[in-house]
Amino acid sequence: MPIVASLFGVVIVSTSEMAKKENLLLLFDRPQEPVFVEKGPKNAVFDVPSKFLPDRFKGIGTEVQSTFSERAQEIIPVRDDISIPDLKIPLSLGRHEQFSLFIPRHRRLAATLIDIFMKLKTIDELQTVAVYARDRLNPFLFNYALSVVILHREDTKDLNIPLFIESFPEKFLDSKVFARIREEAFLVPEGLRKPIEIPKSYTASDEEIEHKLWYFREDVGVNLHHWHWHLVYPYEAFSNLIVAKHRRGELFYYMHEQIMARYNAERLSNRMERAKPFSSLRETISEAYFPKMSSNITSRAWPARPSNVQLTDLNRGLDEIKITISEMETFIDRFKLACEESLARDPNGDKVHLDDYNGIDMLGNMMESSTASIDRDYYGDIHNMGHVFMAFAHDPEHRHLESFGVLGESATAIRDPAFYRWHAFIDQYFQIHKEKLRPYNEKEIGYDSIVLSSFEFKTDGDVEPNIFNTFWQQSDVDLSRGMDFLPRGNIYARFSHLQHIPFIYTIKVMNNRNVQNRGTVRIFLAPKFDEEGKEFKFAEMRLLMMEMDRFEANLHPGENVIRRKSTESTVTIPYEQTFRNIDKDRPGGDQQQAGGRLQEFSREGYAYDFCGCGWPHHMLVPRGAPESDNGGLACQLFAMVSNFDDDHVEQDLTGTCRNAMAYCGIRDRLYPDKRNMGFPFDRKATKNDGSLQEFLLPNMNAIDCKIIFKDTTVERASQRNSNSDEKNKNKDNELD
Ligand code: CUO
Repeated sequence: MPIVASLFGVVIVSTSEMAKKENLLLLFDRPQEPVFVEKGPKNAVFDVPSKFLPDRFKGIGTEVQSTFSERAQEIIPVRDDISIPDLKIPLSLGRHEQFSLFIPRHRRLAATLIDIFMKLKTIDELQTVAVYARDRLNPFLFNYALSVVILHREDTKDLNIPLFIESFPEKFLDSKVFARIREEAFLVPEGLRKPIEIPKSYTASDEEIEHKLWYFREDVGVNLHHWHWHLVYPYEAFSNLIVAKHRRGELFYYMHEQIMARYNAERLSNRMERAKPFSSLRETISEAYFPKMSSNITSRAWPARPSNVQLTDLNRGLDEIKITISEMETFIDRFKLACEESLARDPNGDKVHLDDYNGIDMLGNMMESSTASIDRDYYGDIHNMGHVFMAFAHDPEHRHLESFGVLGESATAIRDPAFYRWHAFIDQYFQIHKEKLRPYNEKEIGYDSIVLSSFEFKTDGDVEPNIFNTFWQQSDVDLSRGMDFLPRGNIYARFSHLQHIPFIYTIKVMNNRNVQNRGTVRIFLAPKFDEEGKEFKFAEMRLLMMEMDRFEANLHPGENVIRRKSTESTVTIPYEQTFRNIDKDRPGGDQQQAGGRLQEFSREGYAYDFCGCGWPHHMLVPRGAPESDNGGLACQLFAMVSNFDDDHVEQDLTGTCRNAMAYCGIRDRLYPDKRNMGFPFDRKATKNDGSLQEFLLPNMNAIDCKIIFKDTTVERASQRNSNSDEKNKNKDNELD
């Protein structure tokens, strides 16, 4: 341990033998700066044993390290008596290469590294090996593996990993703004720095019709949700505990189906056609995407894909990818046959029935695919390789030494319009399976003697009920943890994003039984009319149903009035979880959630109690249309109370964090709803060509509503008071 004197006068040298697990989070900071450079708000440095230093710093290590130690407020000891496992396999990916979970070779490297980290017995060992590995390994690979490990190790799973944008802002921002960020951070002292405004719409001009959806595809929260979901549900690891989570295949289907429903609602809001599935892999892809992003790690721009590109066979030796379109078609045909016959083939060649309940879970694992697939050799890796085919469409044989486009990475894939064509393609096969299922009977979807007698919602400040109001909002994200080789201190990027005014549902339920009962309230929203103005039949509307909320309710005998705030939705994570400062937002008191039940939280506690996975709250309501356009987007809002006895999963939820369970499940627990995901809209109706109204039973209700969009931008006053005008402040107070 070097004796150091701090410029700030106080140096804390941890004398504890045991490494503090919170220090692991510092390893995510400034991924290109070596581990002995200051990390985190306390300018902590790891005291790296000289034998652990990478070759570049051997010999000069002591001088280099003491430069940073002198400025540090905390020195974190690192044990030098722990043997370092063989890292040859993960080291085979260069430090300045891209990393993609969709590429099988990269997945194997990640699985190996995860396995190495998981097997380390103590935090001391994990910290030592991670410190050794961090400055040698590819930073993306290291970040992914350490994130998965922290989420899954018993001794670290209560840590909150930083949002991906905080470590790698390059995957979320227009590359143009980095020069401005550097300038601001370098020239202006902390406290006087101004947020760098990210242009509202920068990836294409208005001539490009698909660009109308920039606010959905390029939304920070939507992309973070997708990244986080795939982090929570890895498709490959040596431990089945990490991959084979409860109903993970079904959740893959459902979460992506919901992204499609939401995207299609945005398209209808913009008077565009719903996303069309690719007719085949040989279709010319008309949608282009030019990401305007570049990587500081690889020093390369993300490749673009111009219009009218055709996919071709892939042969990229370096990535160990060799697959033809014909091979993909064989896998797709096999998968389609499984959906049509409700039979899957296992590795012995035996047929396994895909039943009405579990069939979708098996199909999800086969399609994605994960190592939970019944036979990966036979059914292939369709979904992941589809991403890879499109991600390498510009350089399928690596002739130009280009890496993958945005579709090759879960944190960026959602930006590309082709993502939705591909997922529409995938979803059509799941729907072959779903269409074959027997419609639910009245006993399954009804609730005897329970009547949902009335249902409405009111937006804060509105007199008229059943109108959603949407608008643009500006919010800030602190990027300082991801800006390598820049002066310390917060530096904010300011994003424009969709937002809605909060609202409250009021649901009246008559319990005509003489005893108290419980029910699950399920709320869904869907556009009412198609592209041509025709009212949707049930058959089409069920595919557009966006889940808005799902929660338990006590039903006393007689009338029950249930009021529920939009901010309580179990689909979403709070706004503060996306646009947060993880140090500032940490709650002081014990806010541990008891049993997953819904409670009121302070703003800070509310944000921090979530595990992190979940649809971003600011995107709960689709944009809708301006009032001048037919009075806004006409929708139907559906509510039902289902029988709790048929829904409830008996399990202890003590100590779990409040996940947005609808799309993410609950960490380390069973999916907390026995029904198939999407219930009651996951199957066709008995009268499938009827309207939603014809589907309704007494325990359900559906109302007409509108989403009215105002093309005005509001800055969040609580974040940056100094830059808000009075009008905006007033508006923002209404929002709070
Ligand atoms: Cu989440 Cu295609 O997986 O994306």
